[in-house]
Amino acid sequence: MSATATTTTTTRCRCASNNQRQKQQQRVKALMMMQSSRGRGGGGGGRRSVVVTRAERKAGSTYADADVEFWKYQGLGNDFILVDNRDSSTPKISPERSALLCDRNFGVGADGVIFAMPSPDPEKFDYKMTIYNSDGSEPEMCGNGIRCLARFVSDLDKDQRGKKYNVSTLAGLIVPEVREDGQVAVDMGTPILDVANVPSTLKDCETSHEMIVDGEKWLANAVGMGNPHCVVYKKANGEMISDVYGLDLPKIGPIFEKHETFPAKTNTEFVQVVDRGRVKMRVWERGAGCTLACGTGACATVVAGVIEGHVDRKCVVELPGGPLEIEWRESDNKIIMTGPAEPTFQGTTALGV
Ligand code: ZDP
Repeated sequence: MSATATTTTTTRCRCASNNQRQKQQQRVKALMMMQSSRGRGGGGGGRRSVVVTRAERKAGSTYADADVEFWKYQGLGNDFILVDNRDSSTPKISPERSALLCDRNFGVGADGVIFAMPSPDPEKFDYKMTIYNSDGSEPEMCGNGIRCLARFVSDLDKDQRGKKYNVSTLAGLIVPEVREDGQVAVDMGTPILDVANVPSTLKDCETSHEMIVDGEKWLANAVGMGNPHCVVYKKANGEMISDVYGLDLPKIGPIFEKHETFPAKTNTEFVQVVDRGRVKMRVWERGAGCTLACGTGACATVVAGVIEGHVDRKCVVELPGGPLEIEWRESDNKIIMTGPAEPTFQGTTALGV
């Protein structure tokens, strides 16, 4: 292990760069304009005016006259708006309105919106999970989110602790279990190490490959967890990252996210090795920016760390929001992620938000 690599200024997590903030504000303002053009509040038989986007109007959606009850949950500070959608196979909130709801000033504030959907095939699945990132995009999977979903349905139905849920996701079957101690242990399935299916155009997933970002050469591993991940432990000159909190994430994060070698864009994890059983990690998420934790990212971090020989198969990933226990089992190649998921508050969307 050669000299260590640090770059520019220290930045606090979740600090969003100005232009990202401005873009978000423009998006929110557009939606608010749409709202005010429809007039606010009740009158006319108690039907509330809501933001109905062009897409919804075109699709003739059923969103129009629903104000929606929601719960707020978080897993290590990665926070989500949870909606009980088990009575309909259509998410009750559109991607656009989800982006508005996720805004921390103009909405409720969250990293995403998660819907507990009815099972597409009761033989195989108990429920389906649909998620929208805070920018309204729909990812294939989310680790902290599926722990929150399991805890959510367990709380709603007052289920026994120790119950496992077979959940259908765009990444396939995922099996969370709400344990006696309240922690949620998740069978995340097996990592995708066929580079085309990550998807990435890096040479392969067998080792790290050079990526030039903001004029610097980094070594990155492509790992799929249903959603794409780019995991960075060191610079191309072999310097290991020695201080993840020294990295300017709002500056380099968006460049990694949209890098040409990841055609579906990517989540990017920056990792500092503490020892073979513990790493520190900060993440710049696709469609959500700087978050306090990323569960699929923590899984990808350990997979890349094992491939590169930096860590053991059982490893604690310390995130800004707290630690996640990750085990990449040799016996069946599956990844088990264990961590918390807690409710914070409940509410109802109002006045068309
Ligand atoms: O793949 C993506 O677009 C992610 N932003 C999805 C959310 C991932 C999450 N943070 C996680 O914990 O895996 C919820």
